[in-house]
Amino acid sequence: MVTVSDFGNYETAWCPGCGNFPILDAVKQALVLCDLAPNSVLFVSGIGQAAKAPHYLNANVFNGLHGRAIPVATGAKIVNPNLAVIVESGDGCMYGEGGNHFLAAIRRNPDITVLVHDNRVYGLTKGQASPTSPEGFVTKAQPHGSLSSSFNPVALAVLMGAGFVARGYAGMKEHLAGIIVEAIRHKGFSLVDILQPCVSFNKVNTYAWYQERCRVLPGDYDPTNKDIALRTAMTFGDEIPIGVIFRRTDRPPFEERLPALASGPIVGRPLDREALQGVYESYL
Ligand SMILES: Cc1ncc(C[n+]2csc(CCOP(=O)(O)OP(=O)(O)O)c2C)c(N)n1
Ligand code: SF4
Repeated sequence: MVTVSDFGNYETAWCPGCGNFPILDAVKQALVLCDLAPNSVLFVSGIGQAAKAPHYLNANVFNGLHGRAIPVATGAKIVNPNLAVIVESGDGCMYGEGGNHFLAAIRRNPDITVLVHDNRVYGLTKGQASPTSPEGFVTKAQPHGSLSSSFNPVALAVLMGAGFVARGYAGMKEHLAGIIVEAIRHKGFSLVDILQPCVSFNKVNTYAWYQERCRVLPGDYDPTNKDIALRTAMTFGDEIPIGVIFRRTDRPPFEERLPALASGPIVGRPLDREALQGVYESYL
């Protein structure tokens, strides 16, 4: 049986009180609830404080370029569909540098789980405005306020018909773990945008600020109704609904529709070195 201690207990470089800590705990808890052993999971991340999260966890990890986790994760899932593939990213890494990959993944629907630590700033590079910072957000780099309007990833994902779209909050760890479990179990692309206080560089969206606003969706909420889901996703102000906002199960994952995989997964196929050499030489 998998236990939390299987995933290790590492020293981190995060600031004391950072919202990344409870997210890390929730991820470990979710892996245990899904009975996923460390060698059956691949974490893929880019660059940033959030992207360091897989460094603090005993599992397979690929840490690559800023914003480029999704294509790597998609490739890994295609090659070995037996792996649970989880992307961990910051809002800058996913929606800024990686924005186009985010859109492409929703359209393709690979069976990967995307967890975004959304602290509404660029944390690692000391607090510049990110795509989810509200317009007018004042930072050291934007002393007159951010000139760009805020990006709502949850609403966009619902609008584009992503299979599983949720909003979690780092300050509700047990609830967040439950959402991550559902996201991992969903067959297809799943997004969990996690509201994460950055205690060093975001003095607006604090634990107290979220505590006052976050409301768990009621038990009778219907995540299959797209119109209601879109309205729920767009509610972000005095009230912020938390939970699984949208879900659809009518679209098979990308890997299951790829003609090249009709004869089974790539991993485990016998390697024809001669044919490979031929392909290689044809490019010389
Ligand atoms: C292509 C590229 N552009 C910019 C950077 C510099 N950079 C490193 S981390 C980072 C921001 C990280 O912010 P976010 O993804 O929101 O994660 P956080 O640190 O807040 O968790 C930036 C801009 C980089 N490494 N590579
Ligand atoms: S700068 Fe912000 S996001 Fe980075 S570790 Fe510190 S509190 Fe966390």
